[in-house]
Amino acid sequence: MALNKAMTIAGSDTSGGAGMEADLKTFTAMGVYGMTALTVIVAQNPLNWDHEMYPIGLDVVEKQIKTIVEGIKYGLKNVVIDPVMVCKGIDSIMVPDAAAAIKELLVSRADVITPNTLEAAYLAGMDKVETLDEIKEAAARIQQLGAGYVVIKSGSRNSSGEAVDVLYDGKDYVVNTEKKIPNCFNHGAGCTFSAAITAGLAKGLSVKDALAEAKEFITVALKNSFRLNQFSGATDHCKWHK
Ligand code: PXL
Repeated sequence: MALNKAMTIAGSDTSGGAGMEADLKTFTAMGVYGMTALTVIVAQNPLNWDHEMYPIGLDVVEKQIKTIVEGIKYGLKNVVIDPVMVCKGIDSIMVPDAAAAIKELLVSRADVITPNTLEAAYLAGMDKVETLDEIKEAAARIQQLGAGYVVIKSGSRNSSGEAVDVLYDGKDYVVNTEKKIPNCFNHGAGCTFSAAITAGLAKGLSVKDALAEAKEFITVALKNSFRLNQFSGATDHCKWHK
């Protein structure tokens, strides 16, 4: 069978748990060949773990995408957008211009988009997205912007003991409620989840099946998460086996 391929356009998380590193590890663990276009290098200050961002020039980002689109992959299929605007522990949009560009230029191109509740509130133009009704309302609004399937993740930013994910396809809502995994480290969990959806789609799964497999993948990764240092701990991308 032909090797399934996926490209990630993402930042590098030097600490290895999130960003492009999470995407590539997840692709590999799921049997998908990964390719990359690097947008920013994130280095963590060793003294306080502040995230320091070193953007890559737009021309270089373009060249990388061209390498893949014009040199290897031609027609791209299955665009999954994880609209990263915040990192865990941060509650305001980190780069407002980039968030505006995601909303204006990328949302309508997404076959699947995976915002957390803060990102969903921004994209939907709502003050807050916390209750199930608000999550559903935000999903409908984001779908109206032109996204295919909207998956809103409400785990790390709600104070209940449950992680609630809502999938909306423009017609029906599927609400997935699970007990939060106790005492886990979740740095990179969002990146890993969207990379696992991407890998599933690259293997030819339907969106619903890719989501179910991605949920399994992130659950195993979270259950095996580990401490990196006094500031952070990451999910383990190596433990899931089909
Ligand atoms: O988890 C969000 C995220 C995405 N991408 C990069 C990151 C982070 C968080 O640290 O560094 C590159």
